[in-house]
Amino acid sequence: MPSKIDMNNTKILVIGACGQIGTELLVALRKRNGHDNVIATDIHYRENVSPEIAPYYKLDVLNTDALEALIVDLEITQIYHLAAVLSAKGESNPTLAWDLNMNSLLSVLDLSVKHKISKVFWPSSIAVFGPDSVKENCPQQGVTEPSTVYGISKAAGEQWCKYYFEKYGLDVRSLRYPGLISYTGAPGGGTTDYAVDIFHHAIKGESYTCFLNEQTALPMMFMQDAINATLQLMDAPYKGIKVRTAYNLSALSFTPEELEKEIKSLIPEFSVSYAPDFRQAIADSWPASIDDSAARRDWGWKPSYNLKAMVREMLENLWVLQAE
Ligand code: AKB
Repeated sequence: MPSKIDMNNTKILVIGACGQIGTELLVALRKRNGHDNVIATDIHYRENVSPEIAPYYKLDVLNTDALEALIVDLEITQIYHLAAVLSAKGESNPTLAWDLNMNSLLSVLDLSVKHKISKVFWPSSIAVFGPDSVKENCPQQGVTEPSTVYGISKAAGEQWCKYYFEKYGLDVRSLRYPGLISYTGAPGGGTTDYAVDIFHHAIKGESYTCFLNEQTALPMMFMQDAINATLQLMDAPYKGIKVRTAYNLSALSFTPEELEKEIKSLIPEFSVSYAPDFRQAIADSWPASIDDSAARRDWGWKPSYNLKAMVREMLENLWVLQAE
């Protein structure tokens, strides 16, 4: 059983709160748990952060003493550790990617055991899969031999999560996110970033040059679905969580050409050209679609957004933000 019981005194620390997932997860957690019970931290300087983000602390997650001080001083009971270097950026500095992704996770896991944190969330990714994984409906227990340093760090991190659960009883939960599409936080250095960038060009009336070829099908998800999945997983009864590495999670699978077509149904003059770069090889190493039946079975996962609904929601919200 988890060692500290959260009743009314849940105090959540979000690490990487200014990133693509953190931006929206922070809002959702605060709505659910009360604004002041959810503490935002990020490596960004305070001045770059909007006032609504408070309570906020600038934190380099690799500074273990600073992290521990926050956990102790703020009486933290749950941690969402979202800070990471993503797949494409990781390839330009593998040592940094490994250091940040792996050592930050190990600090969070160690400090969570030491300070009896009741629940930890840490994101994994479809990047744990590699060229030898099954391409269509890639299974939960499939081959995980990734070809990027980001993927290697996620595959190893999953095993560490399972180890801390089995050895110390730490209730750490994880999801293998697909490419996430959102209109608030910008993605930072991933292979699936094209599926966000394309919208920003479309609403400005600009053409877009895609860094993947038109036929590259990848697993994707609208951010609202990803946030719902995260909250659902974290709320699920302890006994129901059977996967202690990370759950496969799926919603959409589409190619750049299919996304282009859907955007053009609402902006007919929009045009896309294709100039694949080094990210093509990363995308080619990942599955095109994911089998998430374990998540559906264990905690009732079901996505809400299909491609059409996601494209409409993205464009409508970006138009509103552009007009402000
Ligand atoms: C990336 O492209 O690196 C991320 C991911 C799939 O984890 N979006």
